[in-house]
Amino acid sequence: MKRVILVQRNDPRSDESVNSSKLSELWELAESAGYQVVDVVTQAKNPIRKYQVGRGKIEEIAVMVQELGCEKIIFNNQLSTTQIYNISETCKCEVIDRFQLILEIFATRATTRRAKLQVELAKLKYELPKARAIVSLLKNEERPGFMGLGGYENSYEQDVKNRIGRIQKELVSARKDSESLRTFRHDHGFSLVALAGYTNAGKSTLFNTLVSESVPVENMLFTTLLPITRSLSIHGRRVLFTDTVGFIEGLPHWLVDAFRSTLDEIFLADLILLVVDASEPPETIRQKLATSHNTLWEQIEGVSIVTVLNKTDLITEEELKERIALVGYLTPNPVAISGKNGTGLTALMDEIYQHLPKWKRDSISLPMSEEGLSVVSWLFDEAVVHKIDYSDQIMVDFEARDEIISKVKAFRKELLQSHDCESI
Ligand SMILES: Nc1nc2c(ncn2[C@@H]2O[C@H](COP(=O)(O)OP(=O)(O)OP(=O)(O)O)[C@@H](O)[C@H]2O)c(=O)[nH]1
Ligand SMILES: [Mg+2]
Repeated sequence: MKRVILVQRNDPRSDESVNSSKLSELWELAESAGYQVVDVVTQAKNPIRKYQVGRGKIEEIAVMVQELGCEKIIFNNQLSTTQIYNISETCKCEVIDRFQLILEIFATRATTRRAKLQVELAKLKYELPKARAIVSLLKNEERPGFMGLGGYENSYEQDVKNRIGRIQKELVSARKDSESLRTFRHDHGFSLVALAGYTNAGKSTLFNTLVSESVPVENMLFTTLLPITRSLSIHGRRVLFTDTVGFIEGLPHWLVDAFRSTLDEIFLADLILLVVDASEPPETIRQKLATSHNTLWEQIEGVSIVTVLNKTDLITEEELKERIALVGYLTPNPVAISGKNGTGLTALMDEIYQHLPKWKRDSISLPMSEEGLSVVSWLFDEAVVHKIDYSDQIMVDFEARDEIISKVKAFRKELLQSHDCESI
């Protein structure tokens, strides 16, 4: 395992607890990327632009790198190209920041072509504003090879732009495919429910329990990268559940944009289940909820959100009450569950059912004939049949989308007309 040192310049205006939870998230990210954290350095005062932290700190870190045998330094604060260059020169060690760390995790998890393209796009978007600086640094310092750049040339920036354009084109066509798939699913009477929420909240665990799947679940950030969809019937309604990539605080919008086609699964759903890890301290829950809402806010219009307080098996009744009060101002009726042992799932299903796009109830009589029976079997596929009586005629009491109701009425008319013709 590669040994790393974590560095964070604390925001002096933030609470101690906020700074320490930021640092522990960086630690989790580093472990999720497969690193072994050997030491942690924080500083609140004396930053200088050259290094992000103070000169003395950087010299201290340089000694630690040697003594502890580190291969990488990971900063929680965003670094400029010049800072990365200066720090790596002084410490004689590779330097990355939090965004690059997240990109590394995504890159190791990306197995399909689409995921790889998204990661590549995110990397290029990260590099673009830095491209000019990289080229000029290399020219000044005569140091080819910096940041993985073999040689340098003035066309580097243009080259990055061209590659971005090509990948975006390919992703757009993939997105069109998934949009038509979505329309197809709607036309076939499916409602779409997305499981969204902060990374490691337990989305995949809930997904597995709901639809009896076994997608990977791990106590690690960003286990899920690509969405996966499975169907389930809830009180007769066919619902497609999609498990999605998790949110994390402080992602720049270019990174969110790069994963846009993945996040569309959330933005275009009929209902979003916002999964929250209720076992965490209230302040962490509040922060993570705020991040999730910010990510969703501008993208969803008129889509209902049901907040799901997960991992309640890890807290007491009292603590649960405290959490419900805490999220109350954002969401009136959170549902408390344990995705792991299945408690609260019946209430969750009822809540989902309440939020599905409304279908209408109607009843119809059909001739007792072979054609009539085939319309009935079609209705069983497309609608929820509440009651059916077979006598001289077939009486069906059902619930369905408007299009289905009109279709069944048209079928009935046709059947009666052909029946009249036959009797003449
Ligand atoms: N005790 C308990 N643990 C849970 C519950 N749900 C999930 N976990 C644990 O929480 C960790 C994360 O679960 P995942 O289902 O992978 O979470 P996720 O939201 O899909 O995470 P990412 O895909 O990484 O964003 C795992 O170690 C799960 O076993 C729960 O209801 N109770
Ligand atoms: Mg997951």
